[in-house]
Order: sequence, then C-alpha cells, then structure tokens
Amino acid sequence: MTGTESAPDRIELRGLTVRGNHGVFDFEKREGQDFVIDVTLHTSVARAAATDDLTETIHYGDLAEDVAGIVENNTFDLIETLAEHIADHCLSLCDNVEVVVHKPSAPIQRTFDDVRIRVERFRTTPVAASEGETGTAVPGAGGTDDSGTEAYLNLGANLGDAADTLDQAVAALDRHPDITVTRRSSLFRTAPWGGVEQNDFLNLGVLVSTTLSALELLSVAQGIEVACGRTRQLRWGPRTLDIDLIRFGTEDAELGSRTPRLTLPHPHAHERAFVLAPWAELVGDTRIDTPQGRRPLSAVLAELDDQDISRITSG
Ligand code: A4P
Ligand code: MG
Repeated sequence: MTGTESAPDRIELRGLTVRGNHGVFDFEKREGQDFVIDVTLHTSVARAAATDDLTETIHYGDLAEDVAGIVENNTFDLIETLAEHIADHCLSLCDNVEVVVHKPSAPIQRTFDDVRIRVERFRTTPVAASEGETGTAVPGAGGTDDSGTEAYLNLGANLGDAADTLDQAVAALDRHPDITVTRRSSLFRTAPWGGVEQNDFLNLGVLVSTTLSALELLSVAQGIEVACGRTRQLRWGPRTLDIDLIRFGTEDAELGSRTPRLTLPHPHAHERAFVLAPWAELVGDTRIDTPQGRRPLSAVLAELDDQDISRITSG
C-alpha cells in the first residue's frame, strides 16, 4: 500500500525539465520550449523504510517518466491545463499532490525569473478504493472487499538466470501485504514473440488475490521488475523480467481500462500462446476478448498452435 495512509511524509521530484509545445502562440506550439516541473506526493514512506523494499513505495523513476510523457505528448494552450493533467495522473498514485509547472522562457517582454502555476489536488476516494482516471470500474472488479479481486499476471524473462528471476518475482508478489499468489502455473519455454531475434523466454502465469486497485497492482509489478534488475532496450526485446497484467477481475466482472499506462484486458493476450497456455492451466477455460468478440480461451489457444512453447516443470 503506498498512498492511503495520511502522513507527513512526501516524495518530492524537483526541477524535472522537459521540452514541450504548450502555449497560446503558434510559435510556442511549433518550436517548443523547456518546462520545469516540481511534484510533491504526500504519501507514507514508513513501510518502504521499514522493509527497504522498492515495491512498497512509489518509484520516482517511473513518476519522472510518466510526468515527462504528459509534457511531451500533449499540446495545451495553458500551463494550468498541463498542471491539472499531471496532478490528475499523480492522484492515481497517492491521495494528495502538489504540482508546480514553471515556464521560464514564457513570452513576456520584460526581464523575469520565472512564471509558474501551482495546483494542489486531493482524491475524493482513497487510492486503493477506485481506479481513478485509468479505468472503468466493474462491480466486483477493483473493489477492496476482504476477499480481494482475482487477477491474472504473466511473467516472462530471457536474460540472466531466468528461472531464478521468475521464482524471485513470484515470491516478491506473494510477500506484498495486499497480494496473495493463489495459483502458479508450470514454467514454459517459449519462442520469442514479436519479431525480435533473441533467446527463448521462460514464462509462467499466476493468479493472485489482491485488495489493491489494478493500477497499484501494476505499480507493484513494475517495482518488482526494477528490483529484479530489469534491463530492456527494445520493445518486445530481451529482458530480465517482464510482468504483464492480463486480467483484473473475473470473466463476468473484469476491469476495462484504455490508457497507455494500463490497458485492460491486455490487448495482445489473445495472440500469445505464452500468455494463454499458463492461463489455461490455472483456470481451465474462460472466455476472453478477441477482435472477433469474446471467445473461449481454449479455442483461441488451439489456433495458435504454431507458436513454439513447451512445458518444462509442473507448477
Ligand atoms: N501497460 C499498459 N497496459 C499494461 C498491462 N496490462 N500490463 C504499460 C503491463 N503493462 C501495461 O510496458 C510498456 C508500458 O505498457 C508500461 O508503461 C506499462 O505501464 P513495458 O513492460 O515497460 O515495455 P515492454 O514490455 O517492452 O512493452 P510491451 O508492449 O508491454 O511488451 P510486452 O507486451 O510486455 O511484450 N515473447 C515471449 N515468448 N515471452 C514473453 O514474455 N514478452 C514480450 C514483451 C515480447 N515477446 C515475448 C515476451
Ligand atoms: Mg510489458
């Protein structure tokens, strides 16, 4: 849990400088300029400090990338709007955020040091209780009832001691106080999917029960990727560890989300035997989204039988 306790602690990112194309004038949109961002997340760091565990906190590297992406990938007239979008994103991570957007090269015909907008925003519902802007809550999916939400995660690795990394990653998921690994599939050796020439992967799937939101679960998974020394230069290329969230909820009540940070159900699941074969082992059959509509996993997997995968241990 990273954001539900109120605490005097803060995670502060200062002076993040990103080139962007915001401004009311055409030349500002065309030529761009530097924007400098400060973010303060009010969130308890007590548990991370006690456990020395990255997965217990908000990863400031990811935060910086996410904020830089918002600056780079949008064009707004006003820095007020930019600040609001950054704050909105940060409220998926914690309950209270301050964002300052500086525009030191603003078109002002006088000597000045800086012009900036500061916004402070609060979540109306705690982080763990809703998906915020990233998802459409479905009854039974993403809730925080005692029984937790079921989720299916697929883990893959093809650098270093992949089997050991996968073991460590499953253990780290299960160690998290708000995640229980309820089932783990066999280990599969799988040919690389995606057209990049590289070594075979090892993949496995886990079913978890969690009281976290989908976004929090993804953040924990990404923290574990980093903690396991993830390196990856290329999309769909070699990596020490990749954890994808495939389904959050169950067939009858699953969460849908269509943001770049979290797309659910996972858009490539139906094309990947390395995702479907472990899943079939864990749940038998289930209906999954495909471009042809909802179809039984078993039928979709049978049509992928040209993908080279083999079971190498039992779960
Ligand atoms: N993201 C959005 N939705 C999700 C989701 N449902 N689960 C975002 C996980 N991440 C999600 O992911 C890129 C961005 O996707 C993140 O910002 C995350 O918030 P990434 O893991 O940083 O990058 P990536 O993994 O290189 O890209 P991508 O597109 O996620 O690749 P995939 O889909 O993970 O594929 N072949 C075999 N045999 N076995 C494999 O395990 N894995 C891949 C990676 C390719 N080929 C493979 C395997
Ligand atoms: Mg991935």
